[in-house]
Amino acid sequence: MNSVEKKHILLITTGGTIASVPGGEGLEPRRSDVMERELNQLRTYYQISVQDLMCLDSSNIQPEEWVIIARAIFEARGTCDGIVVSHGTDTMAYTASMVTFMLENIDLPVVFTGSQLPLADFLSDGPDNLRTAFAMAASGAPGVFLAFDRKIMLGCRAVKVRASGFSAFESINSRYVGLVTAHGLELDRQMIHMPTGPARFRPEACRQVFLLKLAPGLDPGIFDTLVDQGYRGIVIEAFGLGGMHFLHKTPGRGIQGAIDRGVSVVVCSQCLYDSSNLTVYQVGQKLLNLGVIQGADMTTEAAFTKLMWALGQGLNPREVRALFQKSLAGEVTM
Ligand code: ASN
Repeated sequence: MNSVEKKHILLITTGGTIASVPGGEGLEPRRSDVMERELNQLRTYYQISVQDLMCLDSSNIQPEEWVIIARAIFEARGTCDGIVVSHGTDTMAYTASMVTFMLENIDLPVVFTGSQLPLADFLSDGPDNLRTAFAMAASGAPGVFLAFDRKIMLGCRAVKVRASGFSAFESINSRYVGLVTAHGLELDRQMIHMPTGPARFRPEACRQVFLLKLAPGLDPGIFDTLVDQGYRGIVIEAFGLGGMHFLHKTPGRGIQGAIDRGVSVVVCSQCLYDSSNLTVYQVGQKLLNLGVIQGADMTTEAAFTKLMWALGQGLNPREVRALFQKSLAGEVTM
């Protein structure tokens, strides 16, 4: 490959294990200089620019940082062929989901990646993950993706499923976008969502969204407390297909009160795989009758960020419900 043909890839670094080194209190993220050895190897194949955006363990990446990351990506469009974002693994699925919604009709590949062992470690999974991410960023396929362990998935379908194993991410209820095989990077073109209009940066997101994991015996009073505190959206991880107890203390009462006060309530499943479906059981139908929105087969990360984003766009509860009946970027199966 001569230099004229090299694709220009921008690496935006945000920290995470991939760029960490041991410090006095455990692993600490550093800037891209700790990635230099690997980047030099990649320069054989790609023209690489680096933007050190932040230097954080991803536990510290919050809505403020999502906007900074999405803006950096949006502003870099037109200056490169693709973008790789290095990011800690712990909250990468949240960031990748939210960035998907904030960057409507993104028209180049944006690929999140990270590692479980620092790049500085001789046995790190980082080199492999970076190479997969760069190959995807050079593919021309538009969208927000996550590359890990030789797999590419939609950012809005990714979930971290292992705390330390190298196969840390899975694509939930959605086929992989691509795999690295003996034939190279093989893409499933049907999984690419082509832009339907001009790219737009829509960063407004509502912070008053609460994620609640249902446990047997949950007290309905929690919903009044949340509404009193100003929450405008609640995502509930319910049981199985979407059930909730209606015997003894019934959370349904609290949910009804929240909905009556204008709160949008989305119900997903605690199960990672398959779709929730509130129509099957009586305990689900009762929830539906209260006016909750079905999360269907969305990941919790996608449902939570989509609700924040929908409310941030100023949508009323009826419009939020309508938005959840649409797939914006492949986050839900219709
Ligand atoms: N704590 C790290 C982070 O999320 C974990 C990792 O990147 N593997 O920043």
